[in-house]
Amino acid sequence: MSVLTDISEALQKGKAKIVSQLVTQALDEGIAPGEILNNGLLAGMSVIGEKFQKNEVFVPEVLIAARAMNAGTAILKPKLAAEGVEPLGRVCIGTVEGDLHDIGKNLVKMMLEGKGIEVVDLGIDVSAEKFVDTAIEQNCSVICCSALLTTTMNVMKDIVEKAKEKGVRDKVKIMVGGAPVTQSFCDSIGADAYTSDAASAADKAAEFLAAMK
Ligand code: B1M
Repeated sequence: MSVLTDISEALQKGKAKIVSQLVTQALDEGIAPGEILNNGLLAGMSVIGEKFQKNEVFVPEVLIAARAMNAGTAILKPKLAAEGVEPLGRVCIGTVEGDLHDIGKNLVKMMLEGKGIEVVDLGIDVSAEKFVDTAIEQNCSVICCSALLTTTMNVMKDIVEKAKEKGVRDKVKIMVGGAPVTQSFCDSIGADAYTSDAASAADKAAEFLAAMK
């Protein structure tokens, strides 16, 4: 059995310490950080997601798996960031108001940092006003918002409206993502870009920042 399969299985069991040890072992074996992320950690989290949907596991199991995921990503983070080059610009990121899911948001953050982008992490449950005020005060050219609930994704529309209200809509790009978000939703609220995964979010943000330099 490969170390990546071991990582996936340890994550599904919520064994944070073992996940950390296995991620370190995988790096020592010369496996690329991106491969460990995709084929070890994310593979395990996706199994948990499917089981959660089928009511085969419940919130506590999901939480301990999420903790194990974060333990693994904490080790990978500097390795992914080390692959980045010069800072491209600054982005603020957060999960929208009412929404506490942060695993995807943290992955997007990691990928952004891996591209050499400075990231202001606002955390979870972030209001539209907080996103826009931070972009203005901390000179962020891109706002990245994440939502995992159909009930919270509409906050993204408020962010677009708040940016207009504060007169910065033409200075700040607004990117949206998260499982329930789609390209047509992005278009309908007037955001600038939708991406379906963390890696393409980082690519798109880098593209925006390069064009805005
Ligand atoms: Co929640 N949950 N959850 N949950 N949870 C979902 C999202 C759900 C689909 C499960 C289900 O019922 N099938 C469902 C939402 C249904 C809906 O609205 N359509 C749901 C529900 C209902 C709830 C609660 C309401 C449950 C309850 O209490 N009854 C509750 C809500 C709490 C709240 O937020 N107010 C809740 C709570 C929780 C936990 C706390 C237990 C835990 C979160 C822990 C944490 O995040 N720290 C949790 C989890 C883990 C999940 C599932 C199982 C996994 C989510 C996840 O982390 N996926 C999820 C089921 C599923 O997805 N199958 C579920 C892995 C992550 C890497 O993917 O975040 O999609 P994701 O990120 C992707 C892309 O979407 C993209 O990049 C990432 C991959 O590269 N991306 C972006 C994400 N953000 C982006 C931003 C961008 C660009 C791309 O910006 C530019």
